[in-house]
Amino acid sequence: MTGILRTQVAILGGGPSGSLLALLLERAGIDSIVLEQRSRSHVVSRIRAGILEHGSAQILRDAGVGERMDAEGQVHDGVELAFQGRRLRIDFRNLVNASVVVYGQTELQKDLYTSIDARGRLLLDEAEQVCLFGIDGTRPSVTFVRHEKAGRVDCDFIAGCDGHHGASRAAVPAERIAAYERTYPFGWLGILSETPPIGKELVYANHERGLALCSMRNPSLSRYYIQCPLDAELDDWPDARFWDELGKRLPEDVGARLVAGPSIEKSITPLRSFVVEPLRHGALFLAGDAGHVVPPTGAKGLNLAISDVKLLARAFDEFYRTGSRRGLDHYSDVALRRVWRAVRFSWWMTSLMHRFPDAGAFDEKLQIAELELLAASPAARRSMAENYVGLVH
Ligand code: FAS
Ligand code: PHB
Repeated sequence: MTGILRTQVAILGGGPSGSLLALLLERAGIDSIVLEQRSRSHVVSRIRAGILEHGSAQILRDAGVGERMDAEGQVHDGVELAFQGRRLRIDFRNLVNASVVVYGQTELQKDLYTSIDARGRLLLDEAEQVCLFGIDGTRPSVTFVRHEKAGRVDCDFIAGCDGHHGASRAAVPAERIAAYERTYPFGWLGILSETPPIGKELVYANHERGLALCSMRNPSLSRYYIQCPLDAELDDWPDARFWDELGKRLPEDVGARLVAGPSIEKSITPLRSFVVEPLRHGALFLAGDAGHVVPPTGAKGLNLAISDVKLLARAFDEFYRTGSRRGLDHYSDVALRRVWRAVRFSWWMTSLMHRFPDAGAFDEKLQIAELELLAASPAARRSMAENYVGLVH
């Protein structure tokens, strides 16, 4: 479908942010069109997040896409931190009476697309060469090319849900947007394997060789990560080397439970903290990774995207129901307050659990002192639990 289309909200990006926004808007009787540059199968195939905050899970239920998550997702009441031969469980249930849901972004994306089709939302994938026009006026539009045919979407508003490398943030003049960035001197090498996880909960390990993280997707699908140098190449990491290195970084009893097997996915992700301000530019509203990126250590990326689009959908609903622009005018400030709390927590957990190449003896002592504080102080554990399970949406 190309030619000239008309809608209320044009959504750029058909990842979690854009797909969920389309469904939340439909719930409010607001029309949208989603333009996704890749194929649906490519978007679904990307292995990314695995942890949903309890607030995110509720938003998905309210959007009508929580059924399979509740049936197949795993509720986790805590995580373990391992350091210097010790194990420390952060007990979410007893500390903050909350939990998280382990449910892969891949599965969530499948559910979002199923719901988009079932509810007749228009999502055009393989929509390339997306360009934005008139974001400072009252008649914005987006042009695109799909299967060699040109198209245009005339709309009232544009939601930039097209991720860190999308077109929407790039459409804002540099002098009108402030970027705040911290890049970390390492990345994460992650694998997915059809093997049983090492236990019932996640284990983050702080080891002198670097961080290791044992996660999962379901009782027969495991997700593991190890901290790796920024210049690491996948070709230098055959499965055998990965399993050997992971085992070296885990406590002995955890390593003893490790079941190795062929990787069905392997990727390297550089770690960065990145935020742009403001998130609103005239008729253009940035949400999710288009506006901010956090290191995966705190499992916040996907959850921030979900909370952004919940807030944005509420603002559009208020506008179309009452004519009030109050929610739209406050979207950026309200979203950024939560973004920066998540950026802080992700930075804190990244600083706590990784070995920094340029760290001196003092830095390493400080890191262990922070871990010892968590071990000694219920208040410190409560603060970590509060941030990990998610701030109130
Ligand atoms: P996304 O990047 O997911 O989606 C944006 C969509 O826009 C993409 O489908 C893209 O194809 C499309 N697009 C881009 N440019 C376009 C254009 N010009 N026109 C139209 N469409 C365009 N988070 C966690 O919580 N835990 C993790 O372990 C974790 N691991 C990650 C690993 C990697 C490699 C990456 C990149 C991210 C990871 N994240 C993780 C964060 C991730 O889950 C994001 O927070 C989440 O995907 C954000 O969703 P979106 O905002 O929809 O952005
Ligand atoms: C994952 O399961 O992919 C995962 C879990 C926790 C994190 C990051 C990634 O902090």
